[in-house]
Amino acid sequence: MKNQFKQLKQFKRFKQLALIIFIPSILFLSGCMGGTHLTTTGAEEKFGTNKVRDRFFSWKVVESEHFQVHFYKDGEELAKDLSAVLEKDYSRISDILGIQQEGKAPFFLYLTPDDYYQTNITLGEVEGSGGFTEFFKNRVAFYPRGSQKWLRLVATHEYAHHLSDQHIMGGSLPYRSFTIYINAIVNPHWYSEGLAEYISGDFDSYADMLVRDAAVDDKLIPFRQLNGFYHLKPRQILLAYKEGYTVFDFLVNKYGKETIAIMTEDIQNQINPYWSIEKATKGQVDQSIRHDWENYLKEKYNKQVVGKKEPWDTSAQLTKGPGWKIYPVLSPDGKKIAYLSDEANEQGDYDLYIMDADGKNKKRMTRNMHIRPLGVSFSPDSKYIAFVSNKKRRDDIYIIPSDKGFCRRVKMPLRHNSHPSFSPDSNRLIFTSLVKGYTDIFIADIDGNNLAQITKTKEHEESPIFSPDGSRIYFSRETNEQRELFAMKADGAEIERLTENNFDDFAPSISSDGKRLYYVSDRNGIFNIYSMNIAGGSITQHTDVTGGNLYMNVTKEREIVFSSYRNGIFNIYKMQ
Ligand SMILES: [Ca+2]
Ligand SMILES: [Ca+2]
Repeated sequence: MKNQFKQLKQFKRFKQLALIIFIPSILFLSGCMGGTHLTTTGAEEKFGTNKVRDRFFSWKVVESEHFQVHFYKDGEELAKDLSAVLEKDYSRISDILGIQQEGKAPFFLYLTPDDYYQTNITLGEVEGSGGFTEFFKNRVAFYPRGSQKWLRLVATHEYAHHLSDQHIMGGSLPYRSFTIYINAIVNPHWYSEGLAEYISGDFDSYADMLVRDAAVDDKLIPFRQLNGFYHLKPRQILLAYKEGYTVFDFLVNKYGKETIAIMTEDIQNQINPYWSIEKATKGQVDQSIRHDWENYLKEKYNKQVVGKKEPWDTSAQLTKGPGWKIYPVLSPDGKKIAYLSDEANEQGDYDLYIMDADGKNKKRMTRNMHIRPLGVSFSPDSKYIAFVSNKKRRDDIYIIPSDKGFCRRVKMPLRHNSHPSFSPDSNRLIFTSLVKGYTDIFIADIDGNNLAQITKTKEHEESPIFSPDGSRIYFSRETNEQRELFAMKADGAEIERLTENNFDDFAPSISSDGKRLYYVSDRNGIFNIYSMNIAGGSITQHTDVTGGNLYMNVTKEREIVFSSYRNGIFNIYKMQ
């Protein structure tokens, strides 16, 4: 009986080896990125323009016990931070996987997305990805976004690939290069990416929202379809990574944290992760994990959404149809709503749209502007809209008249700007910018002149807005990998902290009388809209949804527009 079982396994392995020779040829012919783990870390990003290389990088290195962090001009400070972050997480990651680092893991730290897209560490196209680990020299590359949370998550995700690749290379399968090749192509993505996501701990309320929405709608990407992510629609890829995370979450919760180290050890010498699951769970699960995992998620999330409401139950739905609709902003005169939508392509390549405040008379304002999902705002006189575009391969702020006319670039030396917002007199813009790997708040005239820096901290700041009288600025700042709301005087003095908790509080928007600050928070586990009395006092929760309410804007008191995620899509709603 035992022998028969062994023969069956050998036959299965033979079949698999035949497939190994066949599948990679097909994959390489169809032009996929063989030899590189590409990491999708933001589904809102656009994908695929051709690689341009016009930069030469002169690399230097920061060495620590287990890592070499390579950096170039202006990157030393961030390289040192990254090195510290990696060393701090090293023993935790090494323990979960049961693998020790051999030599020093090489990291290449780019300072901006446009530099990163020009990488020559891999020949493949990396645009749209947040980072990658290439197999042949096992090098890791990525770029910062200012956020310490992002830096740690992407670094540890890639490092998990690095460590498991190093381990696989030391295994008993014949021919080192062949082994690398096999594992690059054949190891299912739910395994390689799910494990890296699990190790980095990259599962915040946004990830939870994506998986919950799919689970309660019975629309999870089935386990069988998680073997490779290449066939998925761009919008499904981030969900696939997060579902991969939940496979390990399920295994660890049900069969103990040692399952991961057992699987990692086992997969070194064979290529079927189902056999490793069988071994790690002492035969309790094998292929049956497909159903067990799905049932685990459905049960968990159906329990969580009991009593929650749908956005259309309490608010008027203003948009329909394909594409994600995000960043709705009400014109201060209350007549129009501007927003971003990728309905023309459904791939995260956004255009600016404007509609009446009741959702009628939708008009597309831009074409081929490659608008980035990094904020939209109306000028207080309702005449102009500011947004961020990557048209010139840098994140520039543009201003467009809200009735008709051409958009104009705000010319500034800063290349990576986000979340522009107007001053009360409509003559200046306040925004954040990524400089040397860190974000700070800046202000400039609407023509880009008189540029001044308002904050100078290592912490990541976001979404600065003026109070209606222009005396104060509200913004969010990341501390301990979550965001808090802050206020300061218009010149940056007298910083005051408005929230203090372990949850994410962000996207501040102030009522037109300046008395209430509205914002998004995940303090009940789901992104919802809250507000606080500026003068002090109680906090009000305005929504309690199944999916998640993000991208919120308020002008007149109690008139809130927001974008809510449900049924796999963001739509715009208005609450009266
Ligand atoms: Ca800062
Ligand atoms: Ca917080």
